Amino acid sequence: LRTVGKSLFVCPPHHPAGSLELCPAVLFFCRPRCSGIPYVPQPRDKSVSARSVISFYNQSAIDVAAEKPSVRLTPTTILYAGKSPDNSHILRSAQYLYKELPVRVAHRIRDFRHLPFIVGCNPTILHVHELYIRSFHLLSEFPPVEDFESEEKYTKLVKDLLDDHKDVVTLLAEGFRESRKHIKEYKVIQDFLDRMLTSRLGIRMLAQHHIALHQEKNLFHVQPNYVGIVCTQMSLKKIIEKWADFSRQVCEYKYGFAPRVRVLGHVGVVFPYIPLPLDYILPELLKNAMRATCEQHADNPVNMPDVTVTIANNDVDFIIRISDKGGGMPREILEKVMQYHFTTCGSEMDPASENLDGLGTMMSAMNDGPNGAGPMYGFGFGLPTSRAYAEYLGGSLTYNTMQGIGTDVYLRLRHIDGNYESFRI
Ligand code: ADP
Ligand code: K
Ligand code: MG
Repeated sequence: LRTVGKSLFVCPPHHPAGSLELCPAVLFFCRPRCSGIPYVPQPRDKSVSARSVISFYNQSAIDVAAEKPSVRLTPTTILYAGKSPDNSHILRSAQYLYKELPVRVAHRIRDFRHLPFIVGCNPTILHVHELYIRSFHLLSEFPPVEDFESEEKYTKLVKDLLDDHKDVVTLLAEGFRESRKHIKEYKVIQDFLDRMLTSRLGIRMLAQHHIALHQEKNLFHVQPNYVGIVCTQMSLKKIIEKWADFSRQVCEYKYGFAPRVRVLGHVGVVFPYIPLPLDYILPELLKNAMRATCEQHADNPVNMPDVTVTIANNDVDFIIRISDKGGGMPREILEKVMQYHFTTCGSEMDPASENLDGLGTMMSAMNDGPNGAGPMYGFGFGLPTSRAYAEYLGGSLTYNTMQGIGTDVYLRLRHIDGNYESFRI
């Protein structure tokens, strides 16, 4: 029994799975008894199994898994879990994922179900929702991982799922852009996206960690200074420079020129950390700084001021300050820049038409890290996503802006081997 708008829909108690036409609450999950599937979008991409979601839709399995708590690990746990010569650590890692992934995916499905009706009905959002249901079943119906043979197959499944989900950020950005105008309370969207994106980051870190451990079995794949996804000797300066080069290329492509980037402060520091989240955050912040600089100094690009990145390291955390002389943020937008979809590119609801053909690329950079030159801006996801990631990692993202001069953005992150308890993935 659900109230949708003004009408009351009653779902038959023994509603058979898949009888979309019979269900009066079309497009709605009628819980708890209804097993009718609300929506059957066609898989967009060939790598997703063509088998219809109806055939393996099972409401109660998801409900049960969604009630379980997630078991979050500290990076030190995954770092020092111990590499054993007989590779039993790889088996243990797969067994952990085997238990953990269905629970995390079920939590996300529960979140989709709790979205306001009008948003949940959006075809793009439904498509992602269905992707999660499909993944849940693939993961939970997989036979237990007991030996290296099943571990091999399981790892293959995890890899495929990572690939199936690679466009999720783009799809969610699209789906909410279309449907958010119907929602008065922005907070609903913010909370959903914060949880969705950080949980996705966590799942991807765990999955990629396992895949990397799995590949380390093969000596050709051993990366020096890496245990799975943990870089045991990460140089902050190097990773900043890598993303500065990337962002400068994107910037040059867009404006024909790009400011230089200077890295100052504790440039010599090296410590264990997980580069992956920095691969998402740094290019977003650097592109913002470069865009502001280019637009502010368009009439004299030759004498454009540098973007300055300052590193500060201590035994609890490390701070990266990105300073630009891009004129700062106008007072009217200060409150909004951290909102998903807010951008000063054309209209808020319509990310730069000039950027449209590059959308996929920009989002794949956000989805997957390095991916060639994508557009500079236009989705309004850079700041809010970076802040959500930073907070998930026990840190923060803040900014100070001097209207007329420029902006300082502070990214603060916790060490994984610091004096205080670190974050959990
Ligand atoms: P996008 O870059 O796609 O517009 P972001 O979330 O990265 O989305 O940024 C939102 C808005 O915040 C930008 O459109 C811009 O107006 C403003 N902004 C972000 N960083 C800066 C900066 N360093 N200087 C001036 N304005 C900025
Ligand atoms: K924004
Ligand atoms: Mg941006």
